[in-house]
Amino acid sequence: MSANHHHPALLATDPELASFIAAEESLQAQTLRLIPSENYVSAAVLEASGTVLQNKYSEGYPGRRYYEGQQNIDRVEALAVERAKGLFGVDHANVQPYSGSPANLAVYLAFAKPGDTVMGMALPMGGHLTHGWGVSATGSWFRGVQYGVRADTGLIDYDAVRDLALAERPKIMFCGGTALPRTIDFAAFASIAREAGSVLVADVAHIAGLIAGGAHPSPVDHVDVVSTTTHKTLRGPRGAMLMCREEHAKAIDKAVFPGLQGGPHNQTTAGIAVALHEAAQPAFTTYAHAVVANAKALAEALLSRGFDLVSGGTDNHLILMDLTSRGVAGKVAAKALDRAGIVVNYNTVPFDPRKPFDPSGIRIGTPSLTSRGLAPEHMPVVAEWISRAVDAAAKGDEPALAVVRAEVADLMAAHPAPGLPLA
Ligand code: DSN
Repeated sequence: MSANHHHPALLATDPELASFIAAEESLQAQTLRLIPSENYVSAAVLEASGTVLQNKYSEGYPGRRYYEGQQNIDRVEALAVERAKGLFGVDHANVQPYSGSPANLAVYLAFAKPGDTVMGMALPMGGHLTHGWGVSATGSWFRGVQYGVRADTGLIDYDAVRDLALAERPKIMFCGGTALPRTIDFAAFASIAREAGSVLVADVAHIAGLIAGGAHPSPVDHVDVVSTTTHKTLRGPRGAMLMCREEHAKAIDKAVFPGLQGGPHNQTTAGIAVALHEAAQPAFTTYAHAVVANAKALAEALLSRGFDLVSGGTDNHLILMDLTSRGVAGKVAAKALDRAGIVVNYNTVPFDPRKPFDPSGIRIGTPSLTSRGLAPEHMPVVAEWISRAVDAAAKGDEPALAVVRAEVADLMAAHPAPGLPLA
């Protein structure tokens, strides 16, 4: 049966667009998705995200709106807020940021003025654009100073972070990032931020689900603000949340609305509420630990095949592979892997001699495959496929990629993904 049958109104109204969505459903079903910031939301999250809540404007906050007719919307948002507070153990949660970048921008608006010094991890070291990197508004409207990892270990150098923080006294300091395979020491960052007089923000977008499931330490007792997207390991719709202690609640809320955004996306808020409910169940704790167990097993299997992993392995959901020693660039490998049905992204590695658009590494992770029920015993074959595809990329061996693609599709067929129509 065609996946189109699952969207009958769309198929009738706009068959062209419906065919694109059906094709994407097939692609997501048949491929091994290893991008560590992606996942599969549940059917319940998908349903909540595609409702008449879409039709409503709700500028303001529950009980304090600028539009009438909020009887139900207020309940939806209040439920999402309560669930976020309960799950993460925070005083205050704002569930309105449209995504991670606007959430972080709201933090700047709340605590800094243009030109102030801000500090974060450099993007090529594993940070994020919005942590003060030059090409981002946060690095041009603010004076970004950046820390990195040690060349010998691939680990954050907390002594260097402290030296930089005490020399620069940043108004805001970010910890967290997008390519960090190791546990973040929030207590160490907190002690540095206290000494430097900085507002400390933990951007836990990548690891929010691991924190919720108890598979990574929580920053909540250490930092001023927690920023997260909702669609990565947390397995919700595309959106974001800002969480903080009561003392910062007003500043955060004012920065999100009316400081930065207009009406919240209520359909997304509903999806977030469902995802938070799911993340509070015992099964999600099992999921979060399984994500890490799979990543560790995959790292071991890759190391045994001779791959170089930044920091030598992983503590979380993410693995950063430096392909230099395999004689193939990250982008060439990523594109070959894509043809082999394995979806990754090319990525800089720390101290990368190559350019960001053509870097030395690829970034992979286990949130999506774990959502499909893959377990550590499957990771040796995943590593074998990656190895065969990378070698095929180096040799330009297209038939070898097609063979891997067929093997991947077989395993994926045996492990249907949540939220996707069965083929
Ligand atoms: N784009 C996200 C990621 O892939 O990590 C970060 O913003």
